[in-house]
Amino acid sequence: MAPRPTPADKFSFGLWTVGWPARDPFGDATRPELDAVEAVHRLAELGAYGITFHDDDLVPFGADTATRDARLNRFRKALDETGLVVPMVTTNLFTHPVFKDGGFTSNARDVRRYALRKVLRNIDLAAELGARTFVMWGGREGAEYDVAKDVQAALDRYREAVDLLCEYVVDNGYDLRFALEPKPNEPRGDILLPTVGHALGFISTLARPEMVGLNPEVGHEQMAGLNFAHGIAQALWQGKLFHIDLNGQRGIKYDQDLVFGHGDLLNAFALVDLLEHGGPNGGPAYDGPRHFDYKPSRTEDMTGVWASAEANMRTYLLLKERAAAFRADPEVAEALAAARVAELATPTLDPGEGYRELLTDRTAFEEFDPDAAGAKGFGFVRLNQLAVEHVLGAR
Ligand code: 3MF
Ligand code: MG
Ligand code: MG
Repeated sequence: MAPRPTPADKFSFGLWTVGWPARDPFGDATRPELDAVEAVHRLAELGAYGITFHDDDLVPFGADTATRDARLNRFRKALDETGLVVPMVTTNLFTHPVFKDGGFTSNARDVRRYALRKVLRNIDLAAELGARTFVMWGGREGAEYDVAKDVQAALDRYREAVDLLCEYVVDNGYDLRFALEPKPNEPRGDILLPTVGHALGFISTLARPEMVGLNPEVGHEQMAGLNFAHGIAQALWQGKLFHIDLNGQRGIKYDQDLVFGHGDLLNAFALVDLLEHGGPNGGPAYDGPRHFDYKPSRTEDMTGVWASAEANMRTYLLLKERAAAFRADPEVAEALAAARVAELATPTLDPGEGYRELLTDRTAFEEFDPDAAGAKGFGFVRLNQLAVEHVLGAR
């Protein structure tokens, strides 16, 4: 039995996840549209604490002011009735044909100006609803053809956009930070800021880098063949894990958006351990929303949708339980010590030591026996097997 999710677990869902009617490039919708108000009520009943949305998930693109106000009022009322919060808001700059070459980095300048206006309007709404994070996934910021996109100019425009949005937030006194969401491809052939590493590099060039962090997604990094838990460790290490998109992905292929844990389960275990406990030597943990960005598979009806929503939270809580058991196991402690995992937290140089002192330390080189050190095993496999057995519930 997994513990039941409660709002203290900080689980949140995108309205576009449970609300996905399962239309894909090859087939029609298999489910009816889901009313946002129903989504709020159902998620609250399941024990979630938050709901997030793109502007266009809640109010149809181009709707008049009366429609927009009516939709927002119904949504606000549902939030009040359930106590569900809106920790994050995002803008859709990818569905409408106007954004076919991107929003902030479209070759067309008038499209870029329109995209900025769309986002500014949605930032006001995010602040009004009390969101603390504004996610920007640049799904159409990219190219299919190398000769058709000046990537350096595109990065100039991307930076120009993010700098402007930060300035707007500061000038309006909003308590809001931005989180960029990297993805390597899909829907564009290649997307700008394709990985956690690229996005971190980009952030360091901004006018207000402290206001901008990341919203990494499990499947996006795994689509690039990368280790998600490693990416998250670096994001935490740099103080940049502002938000997270949890889901499942099986290898380097199309964006699967499976339930969390339904892809690389062992990496999901390492991830939950990291988010909950920080690094094994006391590195920073994560206290933000555990946000699910998945798609209930096209084979599921509405009953299956709610079962899959629950599955995300159950898997997270089960892995959290397994990670706690792993950390509390004395045999694991012994295997960690044998694997010298804690030794990595000791600086390589002594206090006050520099290269001059290192050069005079004969034990570091002249008297060091590389063959003897090279012959000793680390015992990492034993440690990993203990992790596997904890995940399997065998310990
Ligand atoms: C696509 C995504 C996006 C983003 C969302 C930002 C539609 O693969 O992951 O979901 O998460 O746009 O919040
Ligand atoms: Mg995604
Ligand atoms: Mg996402």
